[in-house]
Amino acid sequence: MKIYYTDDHLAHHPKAEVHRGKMVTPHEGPHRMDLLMAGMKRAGFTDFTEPPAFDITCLDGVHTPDYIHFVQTAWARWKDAGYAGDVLPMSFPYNPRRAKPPIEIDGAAGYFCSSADTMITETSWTALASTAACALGTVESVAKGESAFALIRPPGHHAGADYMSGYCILNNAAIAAQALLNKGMDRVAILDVDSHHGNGTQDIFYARDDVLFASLHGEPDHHFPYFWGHKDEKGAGKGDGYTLNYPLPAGTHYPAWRNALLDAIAKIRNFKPDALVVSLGVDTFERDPISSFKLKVEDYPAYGADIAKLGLPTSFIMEGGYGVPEIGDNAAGVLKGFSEG
Ligand code: SP5
Ligand code: ZN
Repeated sequence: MKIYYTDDHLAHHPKAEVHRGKMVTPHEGPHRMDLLMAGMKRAGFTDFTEPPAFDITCLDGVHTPDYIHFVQTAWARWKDAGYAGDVLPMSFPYNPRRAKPPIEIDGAAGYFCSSADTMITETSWTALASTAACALGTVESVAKGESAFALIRPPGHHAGADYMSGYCILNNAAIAAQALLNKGMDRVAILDVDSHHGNGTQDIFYARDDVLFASLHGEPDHHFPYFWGHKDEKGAGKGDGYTLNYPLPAGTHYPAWRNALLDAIAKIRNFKPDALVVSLGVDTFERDPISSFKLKVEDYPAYGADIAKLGLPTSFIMEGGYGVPEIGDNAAGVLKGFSEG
């Protein structure tokens, strides 16, 4: 299995995160990649492939031009306003958004954002282009029938067509799914196993029937992103029935989590997709610092093997997973279980 990776992720390095009312070292930073990489190497994955060149047209149909322009210019505007830190939105549109964002950068930043855990730094775009490029690398492999992994950060599944959220700015899973359709596939399924609901991916494909989106996550009354991911969110218009949500209670252990996974897998099989994209978050781990599921190290290869039974060429896209060395073992474990399953 090809693993697409580049050091360019280092260019996204927010200095601080507001967490439970205090400034802390961001949970999502370059140190995560050290943990992921160490686990990959422990598992015997030692071969990493440089991604193809970033092609900005891969964002067509995924993110809006106004949002992309905002992301590319936000830091310069923030600096011009005389602000010292990273771009950190503080004011959010409670009313429906107007057609145009406010002119002042503080307002524009909130307009294109849904949570104050997501920052833009001077060089973030370099890292973001690299994550999209790695997603496109997996698409080249999957188009040839070979599964592949984008070993990337920052993650993507909370980012919608025109908003950043939950440490995510570009939605790499959506970019991969759209690129597979652009290559001529008729249907693509996205399975989101991150412990948080993939609200951005859901929103991007909510009214479409060519992408089936299924997410297992902490139920919204108690878990970020709080305002999405209920069972009754099923899609809209011709997309009705093509969004599947599996909200699960805090403290869920592997057997109950796997039951939901097997239901999602059965529905993905019925959809008869040409390929699968997996939003691979490993913050389902029992010692993840910001999540509440109770999966153990041995559960990751087990569910990788379950996913393999679909028999689909699969693009694995790295999402969340924080703070502990096991994030590397768990990401690698899913890939091993899938490859051997
Ligand atoms: C990709 C990903 O995993 N993003 C997660 C973003 C979480 N951002 C922090 C939100 C605040 C949640 N507070 C933790 C309370 C635990 N019950
Ligand atoms: Zn997550």
